[in-house]
Amino acid sequence: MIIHITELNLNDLSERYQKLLLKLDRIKLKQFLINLRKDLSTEQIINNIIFPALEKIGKLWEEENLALSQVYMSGHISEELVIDLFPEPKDQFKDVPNVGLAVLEDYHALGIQIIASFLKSSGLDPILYTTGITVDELINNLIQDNIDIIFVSTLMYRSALKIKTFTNALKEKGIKTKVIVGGAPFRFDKSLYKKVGADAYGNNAFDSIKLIKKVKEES
Ligand code: B12
Repeated sequence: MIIHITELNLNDLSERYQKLLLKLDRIKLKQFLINLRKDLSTEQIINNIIFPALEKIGKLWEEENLALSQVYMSGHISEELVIDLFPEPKDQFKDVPNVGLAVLEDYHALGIQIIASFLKSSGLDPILYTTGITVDELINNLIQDNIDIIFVSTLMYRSALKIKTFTNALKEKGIKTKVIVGGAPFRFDKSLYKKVGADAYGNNAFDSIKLIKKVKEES
């Protein structure tokens, strides 16, 4: 399949990605992304092609035009594909904080997977906790792993509110770990991160390094 990016705009490309996803055609999807990488950055491919395609798939499901199994496979295949979009790290940084990544009481794992790949390709070595981890499990892991900064992703509003329980528990136990949050509920309500007691929020996985610097400066 030959793609002429100059002839097509990003919306058309996103639509093509969406169609291939719904056909579950892993081989064509891989080839499609390999071709895109010749002209687009990883950030452009994720933010302008993959992200809008999945949002559209979510809308189609909401309107009852897709089955949940199709949504599941679209997320799952995208998770596999994004890993290959990131280059191997050039340098391993010294004096970096211990960073943990969690999808808290939620099963939408693609966003945090992108953050994990981005941080690794930037020379960090984050710990990715089990998808759907509970508040108590996360607290125990943070203590055990001596985590300085935890990234928490939630796409469900109910899960976003669980972060309040989590940050309250951190305070009660005197744990100083900085909390950075992200995911759909935080993009819709810019003040939600404060309401749940987080230190910062990000709209985009590619903001992660900036956010780490920001919370480190503030501490
Ligand atoms: C794929 C998908 C699934 C898959 C997930 C599979 C997987 N491997 O991840 C499955 C099938 C499991 C699923 C299940 C459900 N889903 Co769903 N799902 C989606 C869908 C279509 C895409 C999500 C996605 O991967 N997006 C692409 C990624 C890259 O985006 P992202 O995670 O938002 O991450 C970006 C940013 O937000 C940011 N980011 C994310 N986290 C963080 C964290 C930090 C710290 C930072 C800095 C940045 C950051 O970085 C990324 C971009 O660079 C969305 C639609 C949508 N509009 O989001 C619905 C959606 C989220 N799901 C929805 C629903 C309702 C459900 C179910 C309840 C359905 C059901 N009846 O069972 C269950 C709930 C499961 C659970 N308890 O978590 C609703 C949520 C409504 C709401 N807000 O309450 C949505 C919005 C669909 C809709 N339009 O109604 N789902």
